[in-house]
Amino acid sequence: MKTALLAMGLTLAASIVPAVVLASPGHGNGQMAVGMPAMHGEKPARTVTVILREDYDGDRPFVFEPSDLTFAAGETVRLMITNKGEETHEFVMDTVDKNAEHRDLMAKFPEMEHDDPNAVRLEPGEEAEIIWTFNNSGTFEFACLLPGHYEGGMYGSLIVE
Ligand SMILES: [Cu+2]
Repeated sequence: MKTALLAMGLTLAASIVPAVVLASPGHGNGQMAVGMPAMHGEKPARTVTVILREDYDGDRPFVFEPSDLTFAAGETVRLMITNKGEETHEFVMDTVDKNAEHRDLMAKFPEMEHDDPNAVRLEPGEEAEIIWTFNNSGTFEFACLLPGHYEGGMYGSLIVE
């Protein structure tokens, strides 16, 4: 009897595992709508440079260069992000909705620090890299969520096609 129960337990356990894997693809590797951090050791196919700065003479006081980003679905890219401005800036990749939620939260708690693989906060002159796999197609957004910066024009479309 004991053996039969044990065998049944094993059968149940074995049948549960694939269901869990299917229910949460990418669980544990940071999968987000916008993609995921590159797997350890994966070589990026190309490097894309993004500059963060102010532009007080333009239409938008806070800008990204380039103002939009496009990736091919499935590609792994090294994003080199450089703050060439005189203020602290951020680069956050996410859905438009998630960025809006996050922005509301930051407006309430400006000192809030985030430690997310899809985001960096840079002081003037600093640079950082994110090696990211854009494995999910769609229209997303990159933005600086520091209070007033998004409103000042610091956002752009991130398209994975
Ligand atoms: Cu900013």
